[in-house]
Amino acid sequence: MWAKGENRDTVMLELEAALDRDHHFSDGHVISSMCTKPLDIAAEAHGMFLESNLGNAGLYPGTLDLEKQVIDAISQLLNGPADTAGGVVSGGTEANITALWIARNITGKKKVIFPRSAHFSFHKACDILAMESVMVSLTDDFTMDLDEVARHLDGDVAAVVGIAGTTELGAVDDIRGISEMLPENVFLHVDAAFGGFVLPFLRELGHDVPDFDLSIFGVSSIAADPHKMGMSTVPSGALLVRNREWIRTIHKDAPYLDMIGQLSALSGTRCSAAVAASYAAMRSLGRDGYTRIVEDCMKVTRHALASAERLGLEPVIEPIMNILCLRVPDPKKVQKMLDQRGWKVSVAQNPSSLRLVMMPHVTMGSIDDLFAELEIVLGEL
Ligand code: 0PR
Repeated sequence: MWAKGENRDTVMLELEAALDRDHHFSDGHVISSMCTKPLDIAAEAHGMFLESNLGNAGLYPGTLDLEKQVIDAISQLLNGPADTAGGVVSGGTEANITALWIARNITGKKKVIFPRSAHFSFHKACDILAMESVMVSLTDDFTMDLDEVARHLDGDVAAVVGIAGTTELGAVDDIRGISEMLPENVFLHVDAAFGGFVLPFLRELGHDVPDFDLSIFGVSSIAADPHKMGMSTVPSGALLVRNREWIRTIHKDAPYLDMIGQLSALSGTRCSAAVAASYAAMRSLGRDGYTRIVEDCMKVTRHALASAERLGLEPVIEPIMNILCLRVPDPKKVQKMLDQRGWKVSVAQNPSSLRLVMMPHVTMGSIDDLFAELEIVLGEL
């Protein structure tokens, strides 16, 4: 710790210098992130609720009510039945850990089956919860191989996880197919951390979107992150469970706290400013606002695909969402060379390819500039 405090101007200069070194969505050069610039009203709401802490919900009945409305709105979006319950958490990782925690406690079993395409948060979850992970291969369309799932289903299985919008490719597992093959006592968690705020709006736009959410009776829980395509501030994820009774299985008493209505959650103190931000984003955009945002992202994605094809590059799969993976020679080297030119793109592992995520801050213009650079880079390889 510094021995003496410093004056405001000095501190602010130091902060500005740090901020200057960061990348910013508004530069249009970040094509690798699954987060984006939050809506102005979400940022403003975040600033208004800095004191709020739903870890001690009794002090914040107003914020608690906002959380309930956020969860109800996401539940409506994802076709939750009347008894659906849940909470705003710090993101997809906490939602996925919590889902498996509930699954383990309800079933008393330890085996979790998930596809190779699953986010690494499931490995964290299995590690923390002392659960056994069983990774299943993918079929040609990069979704979980259901025949292989069937081979692993035995009396020790607590949960099967399906992904609605994989991190690398945006692929959607056959959630209905999974649900139909599961015995009644196996928990089915859907990770729609990214897809939860994309797929329902693609459907509104007339895309052929398979059922993936709580409309399927066998789906026990679902994660959907307001801080990704929900246009809210970090940190905000959401976990919904079909039956509010299940949440009691992770409840711990803290008699000294004013616990009225507190969510049983992994976190104690919670960044509840993000709850207000999520409310502000969802309330101000509504379904039609999100539909327009997703429509724009898909236009930019198609533009990126056309630009790639002009360079003779093939997509790994036709983009389902606003994620495009391109087969390029030596993706890691291409990524590094683009990085040296100030562009942030990512590399998918399975299969190895250059990965672009067309979030709302990515414009047609940034795609044109990126592909002009990519053409030069590929020429220099
Ligand atoms: N599930 C899926 C399908 C995800 O894609 C992610 C994160 C998670 C769960 C975990 O969510 P949290 O990171 O909110 O806990 N996917 C991206 C990733 O880890 C997130 C990301 C965000 C990456 C911003 C880059 C970035 O700049 O790769």
